[in-house]
Amino acid sequence: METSVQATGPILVLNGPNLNMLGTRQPQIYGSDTLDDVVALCERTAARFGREVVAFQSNHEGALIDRIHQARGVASAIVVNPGGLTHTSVALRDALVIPEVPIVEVHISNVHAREEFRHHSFVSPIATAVIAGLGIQGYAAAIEYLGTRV
Ligand code: DHK
Repeated sequence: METSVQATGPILVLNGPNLNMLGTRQPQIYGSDTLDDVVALCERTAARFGREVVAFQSNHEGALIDRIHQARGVASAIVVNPGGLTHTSVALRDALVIPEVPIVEVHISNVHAREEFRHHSFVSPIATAVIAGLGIQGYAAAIEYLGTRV
């Protein structure tokens, strides 16, 4: 089956469980910026490269998977912070390969400096790049990379 990935299509920015609580959730780890701030940062960064962002957050694995399916043939790339699903979800990983576009995995915190269960990611092996520990600037770095190369 042929894919018709839009090279200039929007960059899908996906955030998984609990990331809607940014700003109030453990600010010593995740900072004080909100998810709206993250989305605004992504939009500003993408605009510098003449690109658009479509943002989606869900606390539900199936909703994230459905959104990824819809991105096939539409999105040009995916920036994903899967939250805790990073460390548990084969199904999310399987979904992420379906659109056949570059994926940048972002973590606000440095997951490798935290509990051992956060050291393994089901997503990293299928990602083009992985960014951890830059705070919300990690999203901007991901979009900057994708904006110049994809
Ligand atoms: C966010 C989460 O919700 C955690 O479950 C991950 C990640 C780390 C982050 O740093 O953005 O372990």
